[in-house]
Amino acid sequence: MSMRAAARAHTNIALIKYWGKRDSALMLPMNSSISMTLDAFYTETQVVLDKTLLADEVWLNGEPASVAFTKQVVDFLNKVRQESEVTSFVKVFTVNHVPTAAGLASSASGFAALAAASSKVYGLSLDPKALSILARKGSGSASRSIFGGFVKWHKGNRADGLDAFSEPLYHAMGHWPLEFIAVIVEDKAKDMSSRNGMAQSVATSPLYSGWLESIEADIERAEKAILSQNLKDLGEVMEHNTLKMHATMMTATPPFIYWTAGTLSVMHAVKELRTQGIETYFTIDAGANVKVLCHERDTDKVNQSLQSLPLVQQTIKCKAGPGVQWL
Ligand code: 2P0
Repeated sequence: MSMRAAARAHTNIALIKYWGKRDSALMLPMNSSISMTLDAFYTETQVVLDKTLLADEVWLNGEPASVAFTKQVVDFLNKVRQESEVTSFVKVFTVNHVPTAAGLASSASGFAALAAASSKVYGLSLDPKALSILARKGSGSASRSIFGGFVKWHKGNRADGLDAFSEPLYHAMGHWPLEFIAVIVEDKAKDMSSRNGMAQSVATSPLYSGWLESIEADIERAEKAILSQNLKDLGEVMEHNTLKMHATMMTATPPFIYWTAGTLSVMHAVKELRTQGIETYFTIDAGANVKVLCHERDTDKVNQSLQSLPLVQQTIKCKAGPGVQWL
């Protein structure tokens, strides 16, 4: 057991999305998902065990964290302590390296880094698979950020969640030089959290059953496309998967729509670029901003074209990133 540990984890973008939980206490997903870990957005977290503390202390970006953020971290630390013989409290120092208004959730990188650093301090010595199971209990998508490159999160079937872990789909980083461009069209906080949004879609959308019935075919097609490096196939299934997920939101009761005029302008621009022969595809998570996938050789051209759209505020280029790193 060490008195302090620090880790860095990168966020990820889902190509085939996680949308819905079958158990929210254990954070068990309704479906498997596939993501790419990114190099541009990451979280660094240091955890320091201090036997004199009467409670956990949480610092975010150099300042004491808000009550809500602290509660999320403490809830997670309680789960770690349940598995450890050590009961002392800790100081948590976490820094998010996510460009302002990037529209990318920091919970994936945040809980992956916290899981790594806190499990080490509490003497759990977890292998990456076990770390992925632990990170999942903080935020579902964090289970994927334990690994670099393309990652699959298995939904699992067990009630205890021990088979709901992630693993890399392809070990050689950089084997396929794809890039994502994060296209920012909206920098305001969204009204509906993804957590509430998914619960509402599962409970009320008549299209949710269609989402579930078709997800395994999407997973299979995406895996094959990654292994054979077929960007057209990967891009098509990624767009189809995104549109299905957003269709469940639009048809929930009450309905909710994350897209803005800017979102739609990017979707149309991507389609237009394809008619010009450039292989590029969009995906949209629980927000208005769009992530655009293309081959590295086309990034500058795609980026320039997207930057010229009147409703686009900013674009950020991302390559594949690594899994958890110890600091
Ligand atoms: C994903 N999303 O696969 C999907 C696509 C949003 C849309 O995972 O409740 O922050 O903490 O497990 O992981 C965002 O949800 O949700 C997410 P919780 P999380 O990336």
